Amino acid sequence: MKLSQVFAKFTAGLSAVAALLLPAFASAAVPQPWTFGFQEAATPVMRDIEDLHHLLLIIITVITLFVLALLLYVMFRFSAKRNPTPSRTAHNTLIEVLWTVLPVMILVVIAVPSFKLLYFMDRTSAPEMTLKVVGHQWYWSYQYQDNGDFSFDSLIVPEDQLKPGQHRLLEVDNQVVVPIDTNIRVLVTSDDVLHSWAVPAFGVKIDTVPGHLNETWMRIERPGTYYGQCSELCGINHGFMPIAVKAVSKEEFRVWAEEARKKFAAADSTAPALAHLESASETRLAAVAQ
Ligand SMILES: [Cu+2]
Repeated sequence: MKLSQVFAKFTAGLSAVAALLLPAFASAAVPQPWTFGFQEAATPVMRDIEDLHHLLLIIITVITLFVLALLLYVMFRFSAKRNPTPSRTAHNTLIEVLWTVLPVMILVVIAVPSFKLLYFMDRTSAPEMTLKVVGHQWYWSYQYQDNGDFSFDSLIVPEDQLKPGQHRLLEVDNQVVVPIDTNIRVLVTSDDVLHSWAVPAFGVKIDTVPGHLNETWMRIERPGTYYGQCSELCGINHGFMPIAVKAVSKEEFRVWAEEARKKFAAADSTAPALAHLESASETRLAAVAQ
């Protein structure tokens, strides 16, 4: 059995154990209380990130246990009581070669899947649609240039307007709707300061930089609503510009895009968005001042 196959079996086993131990984990597209680890992967990229994480976890556990065992052995075997006259040995060629070559080999084992993943995450070779994301202080706007060229703003739902079952600090007025099983090219930029568009279940976390276009991609495998947050400290309302992505079937997406094109073309969505934003900022500034 090849080494990579051994690791694949290991990681599959670990995932299975994790799924058994953490039932709440399975349904999570939002953070759940009293869980650890990742939200369930919804894209091939996130699955590969989990695999790399498991591989690194195994390697670091083995190294840590090995060093611990060596330390305990040295403390026991070479204590002043058991070894009153220490040897004055200073060199051992074999051991010196080993402790140089082995770490290099471990780093190579880590580097191969790591670079593979880095390039896989970078961009998709066959994009089927493009979603443009623009960060603002403090909300997101989204542009659908392939599906009728419309755009809209997406603002947090304030806590006092949440409906039962909605998630505090994660709900938005206009969710980003995208089709499943589609290679979506995501282009991100910013209107003012650095933000970061991050959705854990997709394995996407990418900085939005004013005057610069960054690219990533996602291929969502299951319908559902996925939540994320701005992940670059961007000002006073940094914690209040969540991301909610609704993944639907291709057919539902077509219908939605048709309606959205009319809805958002009719309304100048910028003015109410800014009014909402200013009042939200003033409330928060007032709260800070008290
Ligand atoms: Cu931000």
